[in-house]
Amino acid sequence: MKAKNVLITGATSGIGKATAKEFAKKGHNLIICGRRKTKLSDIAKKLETKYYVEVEKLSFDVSNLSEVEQALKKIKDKKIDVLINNAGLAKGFDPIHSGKISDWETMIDTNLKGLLYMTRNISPLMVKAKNGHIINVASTAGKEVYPNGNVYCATKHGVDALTKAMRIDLHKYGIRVGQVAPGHVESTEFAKVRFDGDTEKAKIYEDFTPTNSKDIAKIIYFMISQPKHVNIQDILVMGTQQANSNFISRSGRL
Ligand code: NDP
Ligand code: 8X3
Repeated sequence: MKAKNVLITGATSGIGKATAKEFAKKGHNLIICGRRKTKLSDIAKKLETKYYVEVEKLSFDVSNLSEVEQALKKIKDKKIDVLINNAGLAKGFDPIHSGKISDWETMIDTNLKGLLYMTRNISPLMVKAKNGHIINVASTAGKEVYPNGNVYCATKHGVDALTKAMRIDLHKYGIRVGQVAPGHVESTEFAKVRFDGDTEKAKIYEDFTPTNSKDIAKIIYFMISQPKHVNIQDILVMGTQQANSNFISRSGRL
């Protein structure tokens, strides 16, 4: 595959960081995004030194439209071939009658509005170029629901709908839109963020082996590396010990 310019949101940790590494390894240039500047700098330095690719860093909050617009102005002369809408989070794990409204707003603003702000700003350039590939990082939580998952599941069901809707609107311009929908993924900060830094509660992978961020990065690379006439629309992936959101064989790690 010819070297591409790949923009990844949420590249400071977990799936986004692993995806940045996977693309750098294969010689692609990156625009890595996230709020944490130091992490972006450390990652950029490592990837540039090890893989000799160009890595641009953009530090902004995806849920803040003016920050998104300001950040993207800095790369207005760059052609973006691939947009990976990965930034997202679960916040809280409470039933609907006692969930924190501020957590709900954070999830809706990040997982839905953030993805929309990025797409609205980048897709017109892809339409003009009649070329581009967008991957949304969805979730099993966008396919089914589970106790206390309420608003997070609603946002990921929204991502699932948006992936389909974006594809309908963009396929006529030669733009591919697809999504990966993973179950539990370790080597991420996902559980730590969901449980607000409570490391005990965040120990949710000790009695089974889920997929890890590198597994998902390889799947995203596989989706992007198909020939131009092939668009992988949706990949639902879980660890072998996970049947769905509610059935996990917690029988020990593999
Ligand atoms: P991490 O917490 O490790 O990574 C989340 C990334 O999103 C970080 O780089 C973070 O960067 C970024 N981010 C969060 N909020 C914002 C914001 N407001 N503005 C900009 N960047 C933001 O978790 P994962 O790697 O697991 O999560 C990546 C995606 O994968 C999410 O969409 C998540 O919903 C999805 N997912 C995760 C699964 C899992 O089990 N881990 C399973 C299925 C889907 P920073 O803090 O520097 O801004
Ligand atoms: C993350 C997986 O099961 O915590 O999207 O919703 S789950």
